[in-house]
Amino acid sequence: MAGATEVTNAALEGAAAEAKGVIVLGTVQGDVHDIGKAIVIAYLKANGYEVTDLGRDVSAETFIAKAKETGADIIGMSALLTTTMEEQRKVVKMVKEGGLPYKTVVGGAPCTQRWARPDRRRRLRRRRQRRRQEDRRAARHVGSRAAPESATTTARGGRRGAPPLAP
Ligand code: B12
Repeated sequence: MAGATEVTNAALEGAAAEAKGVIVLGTVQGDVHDIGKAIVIAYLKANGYEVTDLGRDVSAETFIAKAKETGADIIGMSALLTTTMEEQRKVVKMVKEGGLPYKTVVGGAPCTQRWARPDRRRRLRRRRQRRRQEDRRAARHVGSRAAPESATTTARGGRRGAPPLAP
């Protein structure tokens, strides 16, 4: 793998246009999988990022310390085990609670978009709740005026519980 990475990196060298940011990237504590990380690093470098490879089995504290040391913009974490994914959350929590200026990015086979963006999930849930409330309010309003007893009209114009139309 090390040999292959060397060849890839050499081929990609010089492809970068301009520096886009500084990243520290490693495999989280308890995890030694690093093949995917090496690929990600090669592509980040080729696309103009300055990357410090922290290696594997990296503790949350080390991620933070190295980010400070290198003046990083982004902390990247790779995890291949469902048992080590929690380490990614730990680092994100340390960044948030410490009011640190780093963006965080997670990856590795078990990571889904839901795992990577819990804030987005919460926003979507709140939006759905608001819509349901609006629907209920509108249904009550319409129901009290004209709609037949068994039919209600939703805020977005749909009809719930309406009897089938007569031919
Ligand atoms: C190779 C391998 C190993 C090698 C690792 C060698 C190395 N230097 O990496 C060795 C033999 C050491 C190993 C050990 C173990 N392994 Co293993 N291993 C694999 C295997 C076969 C391939 C992983 C791999 O390299 N994939 C290829 C790369 C390119 O893909 P990738 O890592 O997903 O990376 C891509 C993306 O995820 C993403 N990405 C990755 N990191 C990041 C980071 C960022 C920031 C971003 C944006 C993107 C990103 O980009 C990459 C390129 O597309 C997988 C099975 C599989 N088919 O996936 C099991 C697997 C991951 N291993 C597994 C297990 C259980 C283990 C062991 C616990 C086994 C044991 N009982 O000892 C140990 C764990 C040791 C430890 N503490 O970490 C399980 C995990 C199960 C789970 N759900 O948790 C798997 C899924 C096998 C299985 N089906 O059971 N393993």
